[in-house]
Amino acid sequence: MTRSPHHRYLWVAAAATIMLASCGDSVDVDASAAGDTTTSPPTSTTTTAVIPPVAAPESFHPGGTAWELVWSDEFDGAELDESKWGWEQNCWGGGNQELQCYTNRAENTYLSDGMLHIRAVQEDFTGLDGSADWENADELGTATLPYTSGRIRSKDKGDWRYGRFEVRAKLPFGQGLWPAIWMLPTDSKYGGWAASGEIDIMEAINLKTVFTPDNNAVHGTLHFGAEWPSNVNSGTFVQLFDEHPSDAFRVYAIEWEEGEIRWFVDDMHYATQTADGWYSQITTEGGTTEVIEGSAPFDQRFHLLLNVAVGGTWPGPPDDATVFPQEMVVDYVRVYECGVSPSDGKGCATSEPSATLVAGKQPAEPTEILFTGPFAGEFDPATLGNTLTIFTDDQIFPWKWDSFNATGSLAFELIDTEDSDHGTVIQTTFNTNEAVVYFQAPVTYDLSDWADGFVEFDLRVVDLGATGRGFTMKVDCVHPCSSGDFSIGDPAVDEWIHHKVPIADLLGHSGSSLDLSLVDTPLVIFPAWGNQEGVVMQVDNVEWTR
Ligand SMILES: [Ca+2]
Ligand SMILES: [Ca+2]
Repeated sequence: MTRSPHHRYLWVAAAATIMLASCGDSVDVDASAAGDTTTSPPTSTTTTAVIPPVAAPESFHPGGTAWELVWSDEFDGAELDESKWGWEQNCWGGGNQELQCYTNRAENTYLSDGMLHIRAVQEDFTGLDGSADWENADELGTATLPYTSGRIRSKDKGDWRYGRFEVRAKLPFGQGLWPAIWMLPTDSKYGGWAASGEIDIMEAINLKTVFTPDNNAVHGTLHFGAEWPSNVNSGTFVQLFDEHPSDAFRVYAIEWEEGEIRWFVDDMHYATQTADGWYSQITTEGGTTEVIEGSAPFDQRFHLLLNVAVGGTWPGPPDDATVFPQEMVVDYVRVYECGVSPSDGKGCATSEPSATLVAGKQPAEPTEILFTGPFAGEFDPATLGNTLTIFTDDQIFPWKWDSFNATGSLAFELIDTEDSDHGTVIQTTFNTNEAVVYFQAPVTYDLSDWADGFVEFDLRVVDLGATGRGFTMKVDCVHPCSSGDFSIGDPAVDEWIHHKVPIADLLGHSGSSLDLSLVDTPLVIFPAWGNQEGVVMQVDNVEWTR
């Protein structure tokens, strides 16, 4: 799972290099199987036992001596233990354009026969269009989405550094269902998502659909790097061919020690990641990044989250074959400390040499600076007339066409259109799914006097690739200071469209932190995040006007 601490960014990050949502076709799901997974939540007066009690098996933690149980919830009560868990309640889509509202209602989370049920329901619901955690939560509006579900977390109630984290669960299935057992940093010492890390113990999407490996795979992933959008992820998945994770309870676990995290299903150790393949970059005030020494960001306190998302950029939306309601049923959550050395978690490892050692990611090389030398061409905003020109036929100092690109590659070219209205234009080809491109200066400019002006540009989409969805623009004041994502709608293909976006709209946009006195990036533009491969677009005549 992914999330943004402050902004309504559109991103996908879950194991994007492994698979992308491609599941638009119908799937063959036996609706009669739904009875095995879904039950009715308790009414106010009775509790109906639909799922027979299941004897909890022994934990799969090995040896039984070195790992010492320090926290657990067996879900034996009548209601969720609020000394251990809190609900998140919102309708903002989790930063991934998900389609569920999270509520604290019994329809979406309840306990029955020693099991926690997190239940996704197909029903319209209206709630907060953002996270109550955000600094601007008081100003948030509402949104209505077509599903409800539950998301609980142990933040400030159960927070740990190192240990063994073990969850016995049975998973929901069908196109668009995205159950997750994961961890986020409690203190975010290294900055906003994902500079302070994210540990995904188990994620699955689109289980029991015809597409493999989605059909029976569970994923273990880390998110880290710098703050979005300069974050990265690494991980792998395992396919469960013996007992399907939607038919049988399986135990999903990690062992986390200083510098190493290991992923398990039942007693199978299937993946390891180490600090050689992760890193944390702090963004300094000057906008440069600094790599933190040691095993950051996975050297601080994290808490647990359990949820079932519906839709979103990774799984894609449900289809006609998806059966609702769907449930993740959780028998227990158990947290162990390594008794040998609690301070670094070392000395209790269960390691299979055959487990995949994930190569991970290294910090990107510093961005190439095209403009060198003294900033002789730097302009004085006070001398500007009513047009600030950013691009006409070539890159104009100090506005460099550049990209942030998490995976894959981009190609930039100057193309002569032999069209008198456009002449030379800048063309960008996306051989990636997670990139933004922009005009950016290496310094900031005070454009406070442009609040009543416009960002204008011409856009021609030569090839829509697979995106089929809208384009987004924004203005940044040294990321993450930003107007936030601003939709410019669905593009026409092979047709120049002139866009004129009022700067007042960018300032007033929900979640905007745009500061016109610090503009370094007067135009950011990108096709729908997560689904960009093959897009070819041309941009021309970029300017601010007033
Ligand atoms: Ca239980
Ligand atoms: Ca031109």
